[in-house]
Amino acid sequence: MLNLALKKWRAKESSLGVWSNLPDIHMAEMLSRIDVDWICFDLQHGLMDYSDLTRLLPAITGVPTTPLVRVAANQPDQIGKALDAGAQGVIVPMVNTAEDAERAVAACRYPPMGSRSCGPMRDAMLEGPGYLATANEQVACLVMIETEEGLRNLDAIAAVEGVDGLFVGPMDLCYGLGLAPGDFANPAFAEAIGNILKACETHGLASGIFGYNAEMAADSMQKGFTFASIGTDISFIRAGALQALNTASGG
Ligand code: 3PY
Ligand code: MG
Repeated sequence: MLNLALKKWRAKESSLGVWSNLPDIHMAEMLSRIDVDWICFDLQHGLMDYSDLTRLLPAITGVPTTPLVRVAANQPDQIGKALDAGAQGVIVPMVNTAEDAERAVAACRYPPMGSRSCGPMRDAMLEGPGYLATANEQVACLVMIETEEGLRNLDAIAAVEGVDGLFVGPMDLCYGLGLAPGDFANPAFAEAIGNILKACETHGLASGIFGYNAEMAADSMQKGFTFASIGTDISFIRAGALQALNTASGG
């Protein structure tokens, strides 16, 4: 199992991805084939659950797009089940301390590197037992920085061995900074982003951010992030429908 997105993150190459919030197989199939590097299925806020995930992941098997899952919480059972279902990496929300990051990493790696329980399902179905030999090397562990506590412990979190990258949740980060959600132009937000980018550089990590749209993704990449989402399935449909309505009504 070669994790192509992780290969780019390790090489410090830029990558773009899409966010999947709708439990729709055909949507996932289509979005995974538009040449993005990764697609993230969202079990935290997305309108999908684990049984949806077990149908969505097979729909994108065989394409070079790396399947990621944002788990609902930093729980070893949730991380293990997402990986067993065939995710090649997890995005773990609300990581506030080095201990939180260590917990996330341990859940991603089999012993002796971690404490992931052995029971690969889809990966073993597709690859056989050989999966176990490469899993620790090929599973990506991305931790989210999106709270005031996470910002305070930034360096300690980034220093945790096994973390592949930091991923910014911009809306929660605004709350963490005492800002209105979406106040991305605020200097306090810019300062926090600068600190996160610096921590990634110091510790050799990939730096990612949830881009709410293409403009935000492009702006973030220009600021120095190595990866960003370009939007969600819902946002693409809504933006396209609004634009069609506007054009058709002569606006
Ligand atoms: C945030 O903006 O906080 C996110 O986690 C994006 O979903
Ligand atoms: Mg968030």
